[in-house]
Amino acid sequence: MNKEWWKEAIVYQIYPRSFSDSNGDGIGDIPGIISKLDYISSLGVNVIWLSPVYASPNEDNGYDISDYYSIHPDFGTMADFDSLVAEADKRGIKIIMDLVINHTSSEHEWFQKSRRGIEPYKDYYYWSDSWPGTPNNWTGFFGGGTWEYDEERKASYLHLFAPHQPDLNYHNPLVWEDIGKILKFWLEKGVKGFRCDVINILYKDSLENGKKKPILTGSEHYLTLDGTHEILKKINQILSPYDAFTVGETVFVDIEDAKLLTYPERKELNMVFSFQHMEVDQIMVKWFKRKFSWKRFVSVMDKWQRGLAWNTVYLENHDQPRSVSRFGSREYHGESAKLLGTLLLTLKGTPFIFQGEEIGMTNFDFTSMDEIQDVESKNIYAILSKLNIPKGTKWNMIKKTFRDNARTPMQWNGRDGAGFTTGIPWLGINGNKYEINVEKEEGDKDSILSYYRALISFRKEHDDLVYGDYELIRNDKWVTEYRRGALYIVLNHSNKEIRREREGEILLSSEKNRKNGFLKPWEALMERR
Ligand code: ISL
Ligand code: CA
Repeated sequence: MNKEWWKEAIVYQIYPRSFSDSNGDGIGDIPGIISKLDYISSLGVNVIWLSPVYASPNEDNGYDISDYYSIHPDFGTMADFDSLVAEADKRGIKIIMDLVINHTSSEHEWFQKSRRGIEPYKDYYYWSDSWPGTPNNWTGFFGGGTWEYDEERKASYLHLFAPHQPDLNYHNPLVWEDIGKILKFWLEKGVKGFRCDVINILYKDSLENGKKKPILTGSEHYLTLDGTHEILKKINQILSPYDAFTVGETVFVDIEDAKLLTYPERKELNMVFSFQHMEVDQIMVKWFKRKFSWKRFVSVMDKWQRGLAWNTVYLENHDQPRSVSRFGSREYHGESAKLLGTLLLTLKGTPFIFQGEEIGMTNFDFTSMDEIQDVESKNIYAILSKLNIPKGTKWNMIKKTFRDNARTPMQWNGRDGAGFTTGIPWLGINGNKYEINVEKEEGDKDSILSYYRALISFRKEHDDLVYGDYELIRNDKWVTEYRRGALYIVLNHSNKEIRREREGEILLSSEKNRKNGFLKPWEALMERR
């Protein structure tokens, strides 16, 4: 396999609003991130992916950009950003940005001019007065319709996400030219790549009605089409002189799509985030939960491990509930968090750790909708209310799935504000900050945090965990076993102690009091046979 720096990288995702607040306004910011670079570096990671820090009205927390060339004042200044890049570089850490180019904010200058019919922006978006067959019957990612009427233009525009996130029209070559300039601007600042938001839906081939479906009616007109592949090739060309990399957030892709998106000879993306392993506890849409099964979970990941030359490996991000609450055990919180960390850092692909995952942060313990900020949860709650779904059911559907689960402030210590802020945090802090926090885990050599550090340095010493081949050996309700090169990884994801028939040379175990010939509940180990 070809060696590449981004295959050897371990990425740490920061959700800036919730990471570290330097000035007490309750919102995390760039100086806050800079103050934590030594911590990040102590984990052993070498890339930071920053969720959006651009100017934005924050209807979708920065995924609605109003100016791609400036930093949101809540987060600091461009000078702060430049010093983040420089300070990270001193520690051997590269910064990658979030690239949100399927849509802009409706407050973006392009949209403001577009709605007034001002050239050259008139056709930067999909307007019903310039596209036949519109508005159509498409349904959106946050539930509900995808067309919003605009008084100013006296026409409707397409938005696959919230109404204040109008989709850009990639049939217009000027749009691409502007996007290309944005990429260069950030690359020149020393950014080493992009996480490309919903990148496989950029190009819409027509705006005809879609086939009626329970979710995303119309998606056959935009999911992973040739027009998108063409744009990705252009993005790739811009990046190639910079030794930067791209990871696409790609919705509803299968392995065949992912191959087309990532195979090196096609020169598109370097890797993609697929969602199939995140869907194993869902029935069709994420709000309908089914029982989680490790066997099904591992089968899905195994299919991707075998199917694709290079994967991403992730169990969390800012859109997903916390992995320990979802796939782990309440009884064995620490043990299961360590086991999940082992899975994350030993499968074949670039691992992405989401802030707080390394200390075992859990889902938000909120008790009412008033404590929720996320636009998606609010929309869905309103839709469920219209459908007369009983309160308890509605509550459960939202609670297990809503995105704020991952967005509560980072728990640095157990004091007021959790070391995140000296002010009032923008989103509630989890009540378990006393037990789960960085300060406490720093002082404990058996903590989840200490184990993550051990795991990461182990990975750095064992090339097999990066470039070694992969083979699944056992996948049942209790135990998963796989091989990476000459290393065997064994995970007991059950509350039972399990006897082993034979045991190799144990190189690393998550269990401080391990028992020879047995796997303790939720024990994870690596061995040579
Ligand atoms: O969040 C989801 C499931 O809960 C997805 O449907 C999500 O909306 C989809 O993966 C796209 O996500 C990305 O683009 C959105 C933004 O809200 C998300 O935060 C971002 O990760 C729109 O830009
Ligand atoms: Ca702040």
